Amino acid sequence: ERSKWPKETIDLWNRLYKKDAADIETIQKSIVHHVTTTLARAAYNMDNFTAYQAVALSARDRLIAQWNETQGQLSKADPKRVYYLSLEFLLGRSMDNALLNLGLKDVYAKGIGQLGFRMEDVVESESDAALGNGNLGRLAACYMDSLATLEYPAWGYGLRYNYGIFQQRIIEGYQAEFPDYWLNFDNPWELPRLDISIPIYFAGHVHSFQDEYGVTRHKWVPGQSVQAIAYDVPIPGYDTENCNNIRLWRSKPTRVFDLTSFNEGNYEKSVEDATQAEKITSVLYPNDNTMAGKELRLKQQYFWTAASLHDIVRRFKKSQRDWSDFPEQVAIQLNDTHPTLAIVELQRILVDEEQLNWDDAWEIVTRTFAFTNHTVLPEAMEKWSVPMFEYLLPRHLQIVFDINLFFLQKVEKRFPNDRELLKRMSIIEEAQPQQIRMAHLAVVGSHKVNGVAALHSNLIRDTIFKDFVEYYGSDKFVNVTNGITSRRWLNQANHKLSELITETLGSDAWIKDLDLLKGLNKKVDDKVFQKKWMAIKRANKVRLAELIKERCGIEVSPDALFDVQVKRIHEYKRQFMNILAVIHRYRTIKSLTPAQKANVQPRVVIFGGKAAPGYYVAKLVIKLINSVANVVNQDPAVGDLLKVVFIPDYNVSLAEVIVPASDISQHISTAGTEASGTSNMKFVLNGGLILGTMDGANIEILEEIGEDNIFIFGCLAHEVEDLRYAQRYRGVPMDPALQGVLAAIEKGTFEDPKIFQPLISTLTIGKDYYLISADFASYLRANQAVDAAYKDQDEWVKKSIRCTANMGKFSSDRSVKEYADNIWHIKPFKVVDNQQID
Ligand code: KOT
Repeated sequence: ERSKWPKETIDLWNRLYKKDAADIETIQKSIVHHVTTTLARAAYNMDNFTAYQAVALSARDRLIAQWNETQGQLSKADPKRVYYLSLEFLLGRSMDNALLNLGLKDVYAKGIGQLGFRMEDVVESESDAALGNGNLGRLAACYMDSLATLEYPAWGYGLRYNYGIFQQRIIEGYQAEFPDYWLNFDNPWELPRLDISIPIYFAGHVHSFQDEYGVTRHKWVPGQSVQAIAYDVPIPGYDTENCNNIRLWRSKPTRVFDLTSFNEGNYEKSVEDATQAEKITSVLYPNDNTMAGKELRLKQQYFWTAASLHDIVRRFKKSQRDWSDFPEQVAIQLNDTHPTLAIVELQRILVDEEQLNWDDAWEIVTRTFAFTNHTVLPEAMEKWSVPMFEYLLPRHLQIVFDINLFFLQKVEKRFPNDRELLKRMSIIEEAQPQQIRMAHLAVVGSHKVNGVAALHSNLIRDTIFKDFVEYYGSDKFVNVTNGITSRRWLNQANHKLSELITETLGSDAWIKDLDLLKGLNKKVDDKVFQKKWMAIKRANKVRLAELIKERCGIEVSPDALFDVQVKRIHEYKRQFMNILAVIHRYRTIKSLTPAQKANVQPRVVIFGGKAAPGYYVAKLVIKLINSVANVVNQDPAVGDLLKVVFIPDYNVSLAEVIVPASDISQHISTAGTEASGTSNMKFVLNGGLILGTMDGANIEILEEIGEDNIFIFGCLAHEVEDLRYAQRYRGVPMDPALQGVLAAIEKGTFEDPKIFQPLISTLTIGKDYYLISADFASYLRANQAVDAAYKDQDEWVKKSIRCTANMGKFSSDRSVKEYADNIWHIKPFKVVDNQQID
């Protein structure tokens, strides 16, 4: 029972923590209080960064109040929850989003305005939380926003890396990596829970014994231990009292790390052990769509899944329910195979510690887990070497082998005498040394497996999981097309457009119901509306042009067509093809007469993205882009007709500036390689058109916005195999335009051609795995179609409006609802506003 407060106290509490009661004076008081005490600064000696910190701390106070209320009410009602396990959460900045979701953006803006600060400057002072590589981590962040907004009881679990994705600088055209020590200044968006400390074990051996009933049991006797400390990141929903949580684990040494040797008074060794323990959560692996196979990465995965499961099991046990109720109370979503060890760990807890029998335990496990696959690229498939796994997790290895044995026995029963089938489906790959196929383990241990766009889900059913579909039936394999949060990717990033939409639709309900954007379709021919629409696009382009001037020293005209490709640099994404076509464009322009030049559509080609530090070819692509930019941008014969820009250190905050400023964005992966893509959705939502292939979510975007509003080229996914074959064995010649381009590079038009030789040799006939040559002609044609369409501005603006108007499907609210209804079986839980008692 709550003790009853006097009315004055309740009023004060409400002003401090409730949005409806927030007033400017209370907000200012709280900011000044944090400047003076928490930050120990003189209030008259504030700069933008201090102002940011103080506003953040003040907003954080309110978040904590909401967080407590939500978690308290959830504990009491104890509904089924979902736990989203992701090694990456690419949150970006938090302040603007926190104020938006708390409904306090305007009051805070006024409050700090009166203190002499501009909200934009204060917002800009925050650095990104970049605990992710790309789309996979950003997707997790969008889903957390939607889960909270839709009032689903959900927690994320991840790692609190000391270093996020590296900072990229360009030195002499090459990528150089610098550590992202993002915790330099205190992080106001996390609540350290130093009291929540969970012991996590590694190595050692397995003790087997007979229990009192003569049943053989196993007990893991670990050799090492570390502690997992919880850090909570509150995730407020938009326009709701609900506030969810992402719990990030940090590793700390236990007093005794090496449990066997008791470090025999060896001080140096025990300090060294402590350092080893802290290393576990030190750094995010900077690989996207590739697998590094490092022991430390396996340690990270176990540390994180074991801590998370311990936490989940402890919460479940508080309710005193029967173990068979576990799947009724808990859904766990595996974001790719990275958390697959959670399946093994739960089986170990149930069998070894809770003494359940194997089959009952396994039933609980498989009803609890569901698995999202994000890629079909072979180099991204996680496999762990059995000897390494055995050293770190000896008991888990036994369990993996048992899971595999029982699974294969069932397969054998259904499909007798098919050795090849068993070999293909086995969780263990027979290699030297043996490998554990994490994707197979994830499929076997889950009740649902999903891909992230329609094409991708079909592909995985037909390729990597084909045998599993035949065994389990197709109901287990579903599609959930990715989505993005309209809060960050339209309302925050493109505030002017957002205001125009609200004014036009007569309400801001679209922010929570993105299908309402359809209402813009009837404005497509409205001249006044068109004008406002284009004025906003132009203002966004001016803002990006200023950023380009500041960061790259290149002047670009906002009247040119802005053509953008920003994403991780990877061969399958074909940034190489893009820059090759730019070279072609450059050569074409150089060959024109002045009269012909007058007809050329001016274009600014903008690149951004990081390459994995060990990915040599990808890094060479960056170098080539910069070398081409150097030559083209300084060629007086070209002028404003073509500019090439590589914006360094692409991240979430940069995306928020770049996305609203694009006319065309490129999503040009070889068909069948990009599982979904989500930046494609961000660009189109902001009225930018797509130049793309029939891949990933591009296909569904086309279906929604109509083929007249998107530029599609290239081969189809089902044609890829034949094209590769034809190239390899039938001597298909290289595309002639491409030959010309390569000759220009080899002639030394852009620096010493020797530098680029390894890149060019990826296009050798028979080796052009990503089919750049096969798609090149249609790519050039599509680019011409873009130029022609852009010249007709009257038609272009209509296309742009239709893009935004028909993107409702790609809200992450829709995706999350599909997961909740079809996979997790959870319902919204509305936090009631019971602080306003009187
Ligand atoms: C794989 C291994 C390590 C780190 C990241 C990956 C990864 C990332 N695999 N797939 N992705 C991307 O996931 C996005 C979100 O679903 C997709 O939109 C994108 O197409 C994938 O490439």
